[in-house]
Amino acid sequence: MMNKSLKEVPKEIILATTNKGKKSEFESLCEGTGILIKNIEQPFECEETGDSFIENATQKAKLAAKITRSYCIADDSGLCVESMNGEPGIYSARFFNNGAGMIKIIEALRNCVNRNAFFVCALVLASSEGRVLWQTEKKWEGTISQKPLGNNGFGYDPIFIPNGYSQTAGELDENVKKEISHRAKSILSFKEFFLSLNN
Ligand code: ITT
Repeated sequence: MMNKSLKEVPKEIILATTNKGKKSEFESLCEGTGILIKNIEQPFECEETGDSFIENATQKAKLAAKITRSYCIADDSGLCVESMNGEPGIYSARFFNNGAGMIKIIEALRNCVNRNAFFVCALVLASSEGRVLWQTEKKWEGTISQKPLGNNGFGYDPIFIPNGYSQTAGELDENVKKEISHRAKSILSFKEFFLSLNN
């Protein structure tokens, strides 16, 4: 039998992020599902002291639930570069440094044969009492380009060439990213979970 608290997940869920790129991807990926994604209005700053994407997403979701007393979903994501031992990984936001981080990655890979990288997106849903109700983590695999290209998307999109494509995520039509990215896969999994509650 389904846990009572799960049955009570409301349609309106607060997204615990300060990242505008994430917010707009969430809004368009949840369109037409009946899930209303509302951005957190209160000033929101989470320390993110965990050593995994799931731990950091859990910290953000719980903190947002504590502040808002509502059901909250949080995203912790980043880019892992194989030849850099998985860095910047959970440190992707601070490593980005207004785009300087993209140049650092390209420089680090200058003589590397292995240009493989993947994005990770961990999502965690917390109840209004701050209990974790659901979580997932998905990947998007690709390679690092020779230089930043394109203005679509956000963050490291201009240096990430998804497997199966010849352009960077920054050059690709945004509708393509919406279908295949780490965030798209995680949100799809959330939508399946959400719809299963109402059936
Ligand atoms: P919140 O914690 O407020 O959600 P943030 O930007 O600090 O916002 P993260 O700690 O999860 O979020 O850091 C993720 C970073 O990884 C993000 O700032 C980007 O630089 C990068 N990133 C994540 N998803 C990405 C995507 O789809 N495309 C490009 N870069 C991405």
